[in-house]
Amino acid sequence: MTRVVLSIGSNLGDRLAHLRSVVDALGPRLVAVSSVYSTPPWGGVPQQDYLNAVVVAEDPALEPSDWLKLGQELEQAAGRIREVRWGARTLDVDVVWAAQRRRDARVVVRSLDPTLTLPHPQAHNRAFVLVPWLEVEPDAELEVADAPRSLREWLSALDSAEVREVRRTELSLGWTR
Ligand code: PH2
Ligand code: MG
Ligand code: MG
Repeated sequence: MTRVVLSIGSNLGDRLAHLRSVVDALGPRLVAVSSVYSTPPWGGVPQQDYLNAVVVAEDPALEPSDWLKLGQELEQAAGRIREVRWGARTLDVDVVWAAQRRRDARVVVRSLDPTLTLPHPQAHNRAFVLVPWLEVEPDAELEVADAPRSLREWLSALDSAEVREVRRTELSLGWTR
């Protein structure tokens, strides 16, 4: 079984509908869905603001690579074309963190595979990931280069202006527990 944290984002077309398409597709596999945040573009490519959210999902049948594939299928369904790195997109679904159940324990997946590096190598640098993730999992830890820190600690290492610019909206992804 795997449990994953997915970061979802859109800054082209009907941004909210693109995020909702992920929530609709994951259905009963969803464990938690964050609020929708309006976020300035991160990464230095000038482009429109994003809507971002984080979802937590579980599926006994899916391996981390299956989650990646599912995310890519949802990106395709939203009309995503592969473009500039860190450029505008209709839908981006990133696997940020994954854990596997081994007997009674939950083991965090670590992978240096360039097609799916886990935990996501940039998650700790991105307020648009950390802020919504913290909302749904306030006690989560994220380990980077053998340094496990709470999400709060990673956030406090970021530029506070960048953190403040990640703004919670009243938009809804239509998920109820
Ligand atoms: N995704 C990117 C590049 N920059 N900036 C924000 N605010 N949100 C994103 O989801 C995002 C980004 C490429 O995946
Ligand atoms: Mg991304
Ligand atoms: Mg991506």
